[in-house]
Amino acid sequence: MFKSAYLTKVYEQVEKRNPGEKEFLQAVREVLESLEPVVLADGKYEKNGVIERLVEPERQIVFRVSWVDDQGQVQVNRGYRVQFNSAIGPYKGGIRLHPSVNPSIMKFLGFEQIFKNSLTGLPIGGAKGGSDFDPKGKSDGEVMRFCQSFMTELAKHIGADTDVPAGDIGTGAREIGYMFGQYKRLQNEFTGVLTGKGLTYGGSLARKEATGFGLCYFVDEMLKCMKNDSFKGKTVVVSGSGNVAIYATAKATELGGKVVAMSDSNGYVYDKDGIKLDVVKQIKEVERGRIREYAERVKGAEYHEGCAGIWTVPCDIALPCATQNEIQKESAEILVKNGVVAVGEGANMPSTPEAIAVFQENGILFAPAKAANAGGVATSALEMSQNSMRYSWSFQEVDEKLHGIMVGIFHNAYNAAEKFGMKGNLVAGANIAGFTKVADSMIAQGIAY
Ligand code: NDP
Ligand code: 2IT
Repeated sequence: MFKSAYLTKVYEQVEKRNPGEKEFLQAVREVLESLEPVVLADGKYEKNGVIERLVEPERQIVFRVSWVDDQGQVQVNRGYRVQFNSAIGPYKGGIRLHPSVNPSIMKFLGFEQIFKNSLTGLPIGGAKGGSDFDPKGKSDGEVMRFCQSFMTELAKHIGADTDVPAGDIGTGAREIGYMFGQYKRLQNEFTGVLTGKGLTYGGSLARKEATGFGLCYFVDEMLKCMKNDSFKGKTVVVSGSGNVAIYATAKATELGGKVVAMSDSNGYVYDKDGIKLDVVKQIKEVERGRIREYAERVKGAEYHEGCAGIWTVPCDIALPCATQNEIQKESAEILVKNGVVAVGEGANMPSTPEAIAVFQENGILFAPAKAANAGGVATSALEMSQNSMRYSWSFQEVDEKLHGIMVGIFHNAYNAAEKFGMKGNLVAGANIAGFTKVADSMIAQGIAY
């Protein structure tokens, strides 16, 4: 599978230690495949045991989260924090609240976060956390009690200079607010221990918009440099209708594209005249409703059951912004057949390896998640800076920094791929560019015997 005996040995060990953890193995395998030329070119990575250290989390915390629902019943969920790598900064990464959360999903996300955070150029290590708690259909009181119980344990393991969690699927401003309140109560300390906070208590302007905006800045730069093209006049499909999808739609529209479809886990809406984002925001951000309601409110819009169907809508640019493995081989083939020009991953690992191969074999511009969606965590790091300074930058200042960071990530990934003979392969380029800084830091800091 690998030319390098060293990588083969490390990967076999990962398989043995993490049996059946398919998402984690998928993420590790992709990274190790990309790193093969780097590892073969310089013996220092093997000599220092860098790869076998990199694939093993520094620390994993698993804990019981008990809370009381509105009927007075005791409920029990499982909480996680995977502190994967702290070579270049305090652990940093989101908290996912979704019934599908399990050790494999936590580890794949934490592992990806190491390279993504390194790519931002800012001093943040990699981590992820979450719980199998489902915020959907819960009252505000239930969500608050869950978040407080979750933080009661998590508070022992995090801190502004240790580990700084943030949002992800199911964790937005409401959840971050409840968690921050509980941390402050427990520690008697007002610090930047979480990012994605509300603007009245230490949040950064443009953090809410950052992942979606950053994705479009990255895709725009990719189109410009690799195809002398832009969003102007392009038909765009955006999956999901949460935080990332909404602000990707906003920016793609602002840059001259027309977004014609969005989705949630039940189905998708198609609006040939272009999605009216104020309607989506009202349904999703205010009412916490379903995307189906869009078609009930907007004349001429259609609703289709089943979320994978969104990839049958013809488009020039596809922006998967919902969840992992949402674009499988068949969907990739349909996108190619319908003339897609570029794919930009807003979600984490939304394309399967087989789907990525279809895009690459057909010369589709492909922006991989850990580069393309790094704008969220980059702006989280900017929130940490502002909190440390006890100061805040304007929306425009943060947005300009975000833009500069995304353009920088594109060129780093592009140049790294070219340096190792894989020109245009941003998957390999992002993995290599993210890796070297972390690896060199690990070597510099030695091994604890
Ligand atoms: P939200 O919870 O705000 O929205 C998630 C969206 O994806 C919803 O529309 C949801 O639909 C849909 N979705 C979730 N799970 C599934 C599933 N199993 N199948 C189909 N659809 C699904 O989350 P975010 O927008 O924050 O996150 C979206 C993606 O972006 C995730 O992969 C996340 O890891 C990634 N990401 C997020 C960042 C951030 O800053 N928030 C930063 C970088 C990456 P439904 O309502 O039906 O569940
Ligand atoms: O996947 C991600 O990068 C996030 N969910 C954002 C993490 C963060 O710390 O802002």
